[in-house]
Amino acid sequence: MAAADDLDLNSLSDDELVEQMHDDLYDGLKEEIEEGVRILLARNWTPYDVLTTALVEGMRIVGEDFRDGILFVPEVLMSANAMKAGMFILRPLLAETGAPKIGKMVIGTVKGDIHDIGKNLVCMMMEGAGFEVIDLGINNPVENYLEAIETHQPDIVGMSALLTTTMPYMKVVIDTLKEKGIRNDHVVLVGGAPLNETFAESIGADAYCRDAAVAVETAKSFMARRQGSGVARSS
Ligand code: B1M
Repeated sequence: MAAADDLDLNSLSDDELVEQMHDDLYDGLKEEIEEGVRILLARNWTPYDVLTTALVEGMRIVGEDFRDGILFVPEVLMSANAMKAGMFILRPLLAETGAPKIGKMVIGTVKGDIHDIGKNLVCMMMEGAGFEVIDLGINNPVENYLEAIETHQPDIVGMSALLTTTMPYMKVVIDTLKEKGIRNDHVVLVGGAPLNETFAESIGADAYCRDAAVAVETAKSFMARRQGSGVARSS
């Protein structure tokens, strides 16, 4: 794919620019991604559309070529850094709803797993939907969840895993919550590319969230139920 060295991104149509951004993400060109995001926003694209159409779709293409052995870890890391730079610009815009907080979520990527792009996206979308989000970051042992739960008393505990080798750790966290007698105090939502509903059910999670938008809808619907039953902690 071609680098965007002397290309004036501003001169491109929206469709050409989005395609160029997919190429730039593929090539890990952070500054070009930042510029592309700013241009689309200046053209009145919503932050959500920039995120999904330009960034997430671009990362999907990177993921396919990583899977097929065309791209390797160092290249994918550069793509991930470019993606994060674009997300950094969008984050405050997505969170800027001014809506009252409708719930609190503690979320982290589980132990052994350092993938965080999807989790960060979930954080952004949840903040944008009016949730207070406590992000534990990556590689979290169960102790981190327990400590955050005790400190923040969240309505929702979210876990992310992108590896088939790390997804079983979600069960370790849920089983520990059960042992401590606090499992039913929190809604447990799980997500990540290798998961599915059957897996979520088998480990005792409340729901599997296919993507960030589903995470928001699922969280909202659980909050509505909790508020209906009078157990919501935040408002
Ligand atoms: Co990784 N990696 N990686 N990687 N990596 C995958 C996951 C893989 C599928 C690639 C492949 O082979 N096709 C494969 C896993 C295979 C498997 O387990 N079966 C893989 C591998 C093997 C590895 C390494 C082992 C490679 C190696 O070292 N040999 C290594 C593992 C390191 C570790 O974690 N211990 C590794 C490393 C890396 C990088 C560091 C290079 C980089 C991560 C950078 C970062 O995150 N900061 C990376 C990346 C970028 C990927 C791919 C290409 C893209 C992941 C991504 O960001 N997707 C990925 C391929 C793929 O998934 N197709 C791959 C975009 C993101 C928006 O989507 O994360 O799915 P996603 O999140 C979605 C939903 O899943 C959902 O909502 C999100 C937004 O819509 N969701 C949640 C996610 N978490 C949620 C939590 C919720 C709710 C919804 O809570 C409520």
